[in-house]
Amino acid sequence: MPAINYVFAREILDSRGNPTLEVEIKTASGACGRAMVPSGASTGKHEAIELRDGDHRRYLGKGVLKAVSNINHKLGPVLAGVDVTSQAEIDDMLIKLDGTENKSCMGANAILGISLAAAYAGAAYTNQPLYTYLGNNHRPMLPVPMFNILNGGKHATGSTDFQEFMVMPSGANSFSHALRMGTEIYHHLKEILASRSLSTSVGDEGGFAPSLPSNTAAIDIIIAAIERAGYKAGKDCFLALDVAGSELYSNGSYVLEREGKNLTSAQMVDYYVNLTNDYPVISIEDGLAEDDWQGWQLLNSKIGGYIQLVGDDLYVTSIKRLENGIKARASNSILVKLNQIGTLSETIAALNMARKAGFSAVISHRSGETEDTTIADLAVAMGTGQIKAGAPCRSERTAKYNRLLKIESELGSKAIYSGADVFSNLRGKENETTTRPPTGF
Ligand code: 2PG
Ligand code: MG
Repeated sequence: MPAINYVFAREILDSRGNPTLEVEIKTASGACGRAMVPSGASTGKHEAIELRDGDHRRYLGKGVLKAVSNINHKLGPVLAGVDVTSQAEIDDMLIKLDGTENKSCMGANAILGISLAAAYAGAAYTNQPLYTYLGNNHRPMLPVPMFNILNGGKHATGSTDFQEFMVMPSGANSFSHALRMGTEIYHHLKEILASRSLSTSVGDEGGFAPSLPSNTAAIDIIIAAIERAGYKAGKDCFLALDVAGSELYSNGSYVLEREGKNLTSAQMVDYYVNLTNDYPVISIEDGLAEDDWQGWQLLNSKIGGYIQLVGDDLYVTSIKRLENGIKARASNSILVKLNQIGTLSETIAALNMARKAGFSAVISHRSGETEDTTIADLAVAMGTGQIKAGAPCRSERTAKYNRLLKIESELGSKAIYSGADVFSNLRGKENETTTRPPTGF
């Protein structure tokens, strides 16, 4: 049995220069796994708790030495002797040792670091790449990337109200082709911005962060970049948005500062109905705030038949919240972030629940990232068909895309690119009223 005999955590830095964790696990037989933990900025209030030291003399309070110590002195020793390939058992032990609903005792960052390092060690012990180890008989599938090429909101102060403007090259014939398309569009966007004397410096996720008067101005510029790159918006490539609606919500209304608008939930829904009529936007993430269930239901009833509506802060990768959303018909898709929930097993449970309900699922990075590439393997293993990993720029973002290139070449002729099939749970506008159930990923 590959028994765990070494668990060690250290404090490292993430892409924003904030401390985070790296965890290493070894077995008696010498198999070794290592993982790093990401960190969000527009964090949902229902997320599992990221434990930070709060000692303002160190890293302005953002140190993670308490989480490191929890791993090295509390969690690690209890795992000694446990079979590293028993992922569910390990995750269950971690959840019980923490003992809280939101992992605030040990820290979801501490728990996730161990959970992922164990998976890597298990893969190493069984001599498999992580995507095969986690695959559990799923057909491996290369995802359509959501390239976040224009950053706003909390990720780029002074830019747009909406947080992320993404392009999805679903019309590509392979992942590497999609990467090339997204990257060419990115560089054309840079040239267009420069030619209009707009800033070409980048935000937290590698996308440009120009100061623009409205969200539609950002969309117009991106469409120009798609065309200048020689592609057709709405055919080769669609637009996806992450509004990060919780960040815009204040005292019962949605404040679009740049546009001087203060909208009710119903007006915000109308805004999206018009936007998706006017532009080739196929996916809207967090269009509404994390507890505005009625707004979500209204939006889903109006455009959920033909637009992917992705719950991020709404579901926080939790099966409890997802179950509510499925029952309430609040959306048709879930964003999946490992550190929102804190263990690999709970993340996979959320993915399985989404699949069963006919939801699509997008595996996602955080705005604070590292060179860790687990999400690339997870997306391929679970066959979700979609990944959100930022712009094709900045090493912590390109690390994920480069990992997918590697997986693509490893799979060779077995490498399936999800492509346009990824929207198969959308019935299309003309069939909006059909009763055909969505098919899931
Ligand atoms: C999001 C994420 C990632 P953050 O809102 O989807 O893009 O941002 O990690 O800051 O929550
Ligand atoms: Mg989001």
